[in-house]
Amino acid sequence: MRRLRARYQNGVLTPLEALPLPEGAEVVLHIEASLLPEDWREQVHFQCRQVTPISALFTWTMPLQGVGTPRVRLCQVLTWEAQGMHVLGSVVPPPGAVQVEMRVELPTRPEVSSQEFTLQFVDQEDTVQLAGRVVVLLPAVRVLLQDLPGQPPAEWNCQGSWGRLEDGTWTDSPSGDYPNNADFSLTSPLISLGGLESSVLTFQERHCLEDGADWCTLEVQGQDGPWQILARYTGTSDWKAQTLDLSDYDGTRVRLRFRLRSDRSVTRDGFYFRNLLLAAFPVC
Ligand SMILES: [Ca+2]
Repeated sequence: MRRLRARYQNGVLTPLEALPLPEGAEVVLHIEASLLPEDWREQVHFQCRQVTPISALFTWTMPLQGVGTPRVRLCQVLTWEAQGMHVLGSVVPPPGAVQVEMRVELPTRPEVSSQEFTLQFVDQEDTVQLAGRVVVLLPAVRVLLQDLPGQPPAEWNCQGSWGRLEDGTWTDSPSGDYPNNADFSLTSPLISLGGLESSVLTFQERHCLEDGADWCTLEVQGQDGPWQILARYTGTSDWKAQTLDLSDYDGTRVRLRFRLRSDRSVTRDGFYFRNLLLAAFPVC
């Protein structure tokens, strides 16, 4: 992306160069201001892009100098009347930053809907200031598979000792370490991705597996073909968010499975996942 340079003086923003822009081009204005305007909070440029079924990249451009080093929070406005806010993400911009960029997860929605977002500045005294509101038209999302805490589990086919804990977390061995020579699978029902695009799978996982010897794999089977490995886990890792692009399978039917395999010695606690969601956009 090219940067458009501009000067802010006496309340007037003057472009320093002209760019030939195609119809409908998106522009992010980077404000290079040495003197902050009184109403600088209105000098905010907003962009929402790279919208996927589960997330979007929000970019806010504004003069941040002179306001300390605030923490910046992106919130979804739940109801205009009640002023209810759902915090989606939070960052501390580096000194002198004029742009705040945040990729955040978005709630799924069954139809095209306009949703309102706001940016909040939170200073050292935890005082919150609003930096502006914006309404974004977001596309509909179809949820194909979900397994979320507090909701009934998806209809997995369990082989081996896979089980779901009370907090909604799945694990291969709920009662302790997995055994030697394990081959435990947790397989989803057949899922149709017909008439859909941008299919994406997201979940959180942590694992403790004998490094390089015991593995948990996440696999996909398309149209009764062979199982393909999407992700492989070994060794030890704390909770991490995973996002996997399944758009190669748009328009087809798939199954997903988690498969834990161990060798003949040394066992560990195993593999855990939660908050699983497979979602896609309906093709217009
Ligand atoms: Ca082992």
